[in-house]
Amino acid sequence: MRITAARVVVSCPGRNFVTLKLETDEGVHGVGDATLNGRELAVASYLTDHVVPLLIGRDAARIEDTWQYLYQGAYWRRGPVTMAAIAAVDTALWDIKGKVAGLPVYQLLGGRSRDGVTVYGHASAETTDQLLVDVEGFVARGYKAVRLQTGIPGLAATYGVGTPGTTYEPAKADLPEEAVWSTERYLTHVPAVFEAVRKEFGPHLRLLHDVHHRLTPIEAARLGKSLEPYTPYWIEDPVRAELQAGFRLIRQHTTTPLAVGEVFNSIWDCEQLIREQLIDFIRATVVHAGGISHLRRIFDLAALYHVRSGSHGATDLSPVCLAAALHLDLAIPNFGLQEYLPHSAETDTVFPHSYTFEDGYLHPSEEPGLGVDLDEEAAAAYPYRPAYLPVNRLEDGTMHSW
Ligand code: EZ4
Ligand code: CO
Repeated sequence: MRITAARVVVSCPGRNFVTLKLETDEGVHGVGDATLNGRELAVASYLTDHVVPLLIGRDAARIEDTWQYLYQGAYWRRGPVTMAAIAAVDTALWDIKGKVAGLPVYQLLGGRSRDGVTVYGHASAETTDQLLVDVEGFVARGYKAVRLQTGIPGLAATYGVGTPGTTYEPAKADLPEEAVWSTERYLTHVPAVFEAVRKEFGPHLRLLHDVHHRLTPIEAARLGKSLEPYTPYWIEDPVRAELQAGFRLIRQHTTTPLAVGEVFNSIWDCEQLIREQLIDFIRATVVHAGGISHLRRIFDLAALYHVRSGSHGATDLSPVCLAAALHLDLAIPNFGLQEYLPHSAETDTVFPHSYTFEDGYLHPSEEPGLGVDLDEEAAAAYPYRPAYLPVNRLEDGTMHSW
């Protein structure tokens, strides 16, 4: 079975997505997500100009060989643009293989290891009182785990705080917004938020928090220690992770579990973190870490070192990525938790899908392949719009890390 056509579709049904659609001479097609928030067109060009010409005529059954061909053949290894492009090809080929076999992709990955995929949602609000109301809504819908984010008193805007009842979307149209950050105000505030939520909801609801790379290792250690009485399920991205050895310092001081990796694009970004058992959950995703094939490799390495999966699942990961993630989540032995933020109605129109949410669990469909598609006609009604994630500065104007 040969690949006969490959199209890159950039669309903005509420937010931007880059999607690859592969067609074959046997009439079977597959889809893959290639969205890189704020840098979408770079991946679209990488695919259209440098990958699509290499795919035409290739055997669609050769998933691993195609992965190695694109990864090793480029000479310039790794990087978010390259790996998102490879991910899209890999995901689309798994979709095709499932359809050819007449099986959902999770069956090709070894079959189910659990009944459903436990997910967490984002509870967020400006104040702690409002947050309690939002958490209550998640509990009522059956969620077993919620991420807690609030505004920080004294700061005008805080990244990752959405408006309850709306679709989560931190990227804003036009140029990047600038926000002011204060580590001191933040570290003072967060433990009180956790205390209030624990008191109201008891010991069994899993509570998470995303630090968005804002702290140094010793500051992160202090945060972890201060949250220990409220037993967080994890704190995420406590520091940026280019320096993997930096996590040793956090580990020396706190038993609060650590989750890292939504910006990672290869196994080499987390090899030391995993091998030295410096983290508890690896948050790499299908679209940003080289597709189903490479993410499975990361999860297999993690399994050897008691590290579980905790894949990123924000709204900039398209329904195609989410569907692929669910098949992998269902099959691997060391699944931990999956992030889940429902997409907007426009996004759902462009990406018809058959995964379902029930009582805190997501279920991939039993359809052959991934169980998700791209409606190209619907996508054409939503042209690309430039949008960027915000940047942060300290109170004195210094640029501050993600
Ligand atoms: O910043 O998806 O855990 N979720 C997050 C998200 C990410 C965005 C980046 O594109 O941190 O808000
Ligand atoms: Co995050």
